[in-house]
Amino acid sequence: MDTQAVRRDFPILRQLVHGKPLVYLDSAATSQKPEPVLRALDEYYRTYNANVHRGVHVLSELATERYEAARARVARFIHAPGPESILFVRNTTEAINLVAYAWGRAHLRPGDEVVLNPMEHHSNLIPWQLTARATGAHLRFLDLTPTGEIDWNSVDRVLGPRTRLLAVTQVSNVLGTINPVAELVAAAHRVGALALVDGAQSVPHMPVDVTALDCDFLAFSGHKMLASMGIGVLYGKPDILAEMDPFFGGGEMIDEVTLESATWKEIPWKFEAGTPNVAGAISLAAACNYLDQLGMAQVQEHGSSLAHYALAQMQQIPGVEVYGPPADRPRGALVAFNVRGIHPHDLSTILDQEGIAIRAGHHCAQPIHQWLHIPASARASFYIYNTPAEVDYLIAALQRAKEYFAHVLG
Ligand code: C6P
Repeated sequence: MDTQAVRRDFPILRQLVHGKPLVYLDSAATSQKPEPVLRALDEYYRTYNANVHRGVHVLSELATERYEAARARVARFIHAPGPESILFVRNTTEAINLVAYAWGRAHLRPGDEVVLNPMEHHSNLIPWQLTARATGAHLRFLDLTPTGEIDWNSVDRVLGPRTRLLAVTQVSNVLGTINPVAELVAAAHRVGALALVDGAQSVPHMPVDVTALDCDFLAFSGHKMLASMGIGVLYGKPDILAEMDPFFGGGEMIDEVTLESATWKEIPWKFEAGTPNVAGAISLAAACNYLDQLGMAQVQEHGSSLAHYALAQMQQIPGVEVYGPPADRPRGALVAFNVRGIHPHDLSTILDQEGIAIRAGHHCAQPIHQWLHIPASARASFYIYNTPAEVDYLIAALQRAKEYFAHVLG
């Protein structure tokens, strides 16, 4: 992959922050946007902005055509059987809530079980806590190995006849663990349960094929994969989606309405009440084009090798503790860490002075921090526009921060 050519496509990277070149290492929170995505957004708003599925005028027809083409493009990106299996939502959080409410509340009975694990983001935990509370279902948790991978012994122990759904992230946003989701989906299916995959940190970074995974649901966010904010996707197997009731009611999701009752449109429109994020969907299609042109295998190789490069160097610095699988294991494009004696927020503030953007805190994943027995962590996350030289710059800045704090604390 020609990273320098990629970087030229990202105008935001050309700026100085505190007088230093911006080193953006926070793509797990949100990615930057390349020219083709910015152009797609600009073109939509400048030349054919209109509401979809409503008008028969030229602009509305064009907007509708591009919106539906975007759905088909996203379906191809994740190898979905067809566009009807792609629901446009706001983000991963909304996608998972949609399943927890529209599927969970209709299907879960007292004593049924939803299986999760400690590395889940709050978005794949709290919707299930709420649904469990409303239905009387129980949450059960898989164990993790000491290095932060799913412990297979617990899979056989926890999954059973009461399991109705397994919900698991494909890549942890804190540990960087890549979970064997195809095997986990198969294990869920063996006990008659459905499987939901949180793809927020995987779909932007690696080839994801929902047909090969055989998952029942996949949730992901456009803003982490070069598209604009406010557009996300829920993939669902068409037969499951067709059988589900809508999540939101309102305009455009209906077939016929009387004062007393209503019937629904076919999938996917049954789930898209109200005016959708048309520009967002179009930007997501442009993002899929951009990523596929690079090749998702190359995108994965690039992010993962930067993460391994950072990990190897951090492990050499006394007082730096890194989390997640060891160096010889696969890893997503991120490394979470702590520098002894420096709170991650202070570290992040110091790095910001050097132009480096990292994330600090619990990354909306408190349970995995409890599991690690730490209150918070710092995290460097990488994407297609990051370089090994930026990792070197981060490592040098970490050394300087350490020395500075050692000096200040005496
Ligand atoms: N993690 C991070 O900095 P939304 O906010 O809905 O687009 O994505 C939620 C989400 C769900 N699952 C995983 C594994 C995630 O990493 C995220 C978002 C960001 O780690 C923001 S908290």
